[in-house]
Amino acid sequence: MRVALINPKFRLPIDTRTSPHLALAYLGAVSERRGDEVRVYDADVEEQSFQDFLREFKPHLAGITTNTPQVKQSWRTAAAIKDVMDIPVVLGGPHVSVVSEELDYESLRQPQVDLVVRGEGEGPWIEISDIVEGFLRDQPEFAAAKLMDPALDLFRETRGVSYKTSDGQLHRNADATPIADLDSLPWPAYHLFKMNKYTNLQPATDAIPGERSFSILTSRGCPYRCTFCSQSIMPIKWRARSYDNVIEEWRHLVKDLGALEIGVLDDSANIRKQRLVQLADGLIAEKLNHVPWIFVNGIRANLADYEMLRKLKQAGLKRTAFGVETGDEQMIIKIDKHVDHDTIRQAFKNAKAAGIETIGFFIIGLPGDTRETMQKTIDFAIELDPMIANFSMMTPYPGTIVYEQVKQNGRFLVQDWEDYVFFDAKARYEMGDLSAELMEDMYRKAYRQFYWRPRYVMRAMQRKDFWTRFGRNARIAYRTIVPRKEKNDLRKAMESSL
Ligand code: B12
Ligand code: SF4
Repeated sequence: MRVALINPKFRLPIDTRTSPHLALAYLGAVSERRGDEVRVYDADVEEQSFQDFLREFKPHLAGITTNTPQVKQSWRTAAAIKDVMDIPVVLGGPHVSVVSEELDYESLRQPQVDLVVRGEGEGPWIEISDIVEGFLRDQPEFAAAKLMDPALDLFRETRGVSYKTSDGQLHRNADATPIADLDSLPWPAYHLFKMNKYTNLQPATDAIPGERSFSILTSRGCPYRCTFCSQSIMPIKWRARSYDNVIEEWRHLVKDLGALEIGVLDDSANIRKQRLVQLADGLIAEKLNHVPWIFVNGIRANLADYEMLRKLKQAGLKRTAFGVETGDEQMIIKIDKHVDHDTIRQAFKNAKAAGIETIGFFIIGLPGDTRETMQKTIDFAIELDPMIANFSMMTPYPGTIVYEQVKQNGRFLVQDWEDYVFFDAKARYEMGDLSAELMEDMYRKAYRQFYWRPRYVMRAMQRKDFWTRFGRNARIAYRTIVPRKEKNDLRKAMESSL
């Protein structure tokens, strides 16, 4: 069976990086293992028009990934498919996985969407593929409407799936069980991507060509539930791949694919410190530690002791991020971060002492924030002095506790899912005394105060990649403050791309 996996066009308002979509790489890998002919259409890098792609490949089944700001583009993509051929269209990914707001049904109400996969996708995707292929055998003339016939109700037992029968009825099956054995999954199918079209993973970093920069996921899930985080999408149960499985994939990336940089995409890679120490020992023993790697999403500061970090440094860890979020002692309790500021201070000290570059993630405009607490966040960022401070404007994503808090006690300023990007100086909500004006003011101040320090500028100028990326850095600095016009242009470009 021919299967198309699609990442709809979605570039951030700033000149963003593009990296191969790991979810599609996993789904492509399980489809190939099933015996399907798979093609990935990543609209961010593709030169062929989408219509030409469809006419040439003639898929029997299409899967589209979607996060929140991308969802409307996913619907447009679904419509573009149905304009050309009547094949089943499946949506999956973070946005449709949030059922508290019935976002699976929201997508199914779009006439062009037949099925939605909620949460971890590989199992349901393969079950859907089996059903579609079984149906195809008996149906010389394929039509999604027949597949979705309520009399057949073919998907009634597929867990993790919501679907629409052709009488318009919406159905939501029970959740799928989390994949217990992550080693049972094949490695991501990078060969399905046009690797030379991508950039490397982290902003303002080394000039490594995209085809030499890879991601790896050594564990899935996160046992924490910070109030602002969309973590509810993945199962709460934290699961890790085995030592052998991770080392073998790492070897494959380095030796077979020539990786020059690896980004570890785990949400919380250091939940079990001993596991990381073992992996580090393995990377050193297997002589894979010459390739630098980074923790893209950060690791938990309360589980980052010096010994572990030193070992990770020896194993090639170049940079790690830590989620700090706020500099106020009460706010950090309120957001359920389960870490205190002294522990965070120590984690940064440990990382720096181990020779690891640091990134701090901070949020401006958490519910309950005041001018004083936000100033404390800026001051704390300056005290910690990471190599990169990333200040995000609080964006209440559906499915998070913050979203519920705003719904009950505040006022959303965003009317459209496409406004849910957060590389943008615009406030997304107001609540009590926390006005949009105040948040926007403090957001700009955060970047100004952190980055325009003589000490920071001097240090940055000494780094080679500051100069190799000077143009890009300057553009980002400017667009972080003045992004609006660009975003409107972006929207127009997205809409006209199909
Ligand atoms: C790497 C990453 C990025 C990278 C690369 C994105 C990419 N092209 O892959 C970059 C830095 C560009 C990025 C940017 C953004 N990201 Co991001 N990102 C991630 C991160 C850390 C890992 C994603 C990943 O690869 N996961 C591993 C794969 C295997 O899991 P998965 O993506 O969830 O996919 C599984 C299921 O969702 C499902 N599935 C997914 N797609 C499909 C499609 C089909 C057909 C099916 C059947 C199933 C299915 O099956 C997959 C396999 O089990 C996640 C956090 C996380 N833990 O997922 C955030 C996350 C996805 N990002 C998030 C956000 C908000 C963004 C931004 C919007 C932020 C912003 N700046 O405004 C932008 C959007 C950029 C864009 N162009 O779309 C949120 C999404 C929340 C939401 N409701 O949409 C997440 C969940 C972070 C969080 N905890 O809040 N991101
Ligand atoms: S912010 Fe990090 S620790 Fe908190 S829930 Fe999200 S992934 Fe887990």
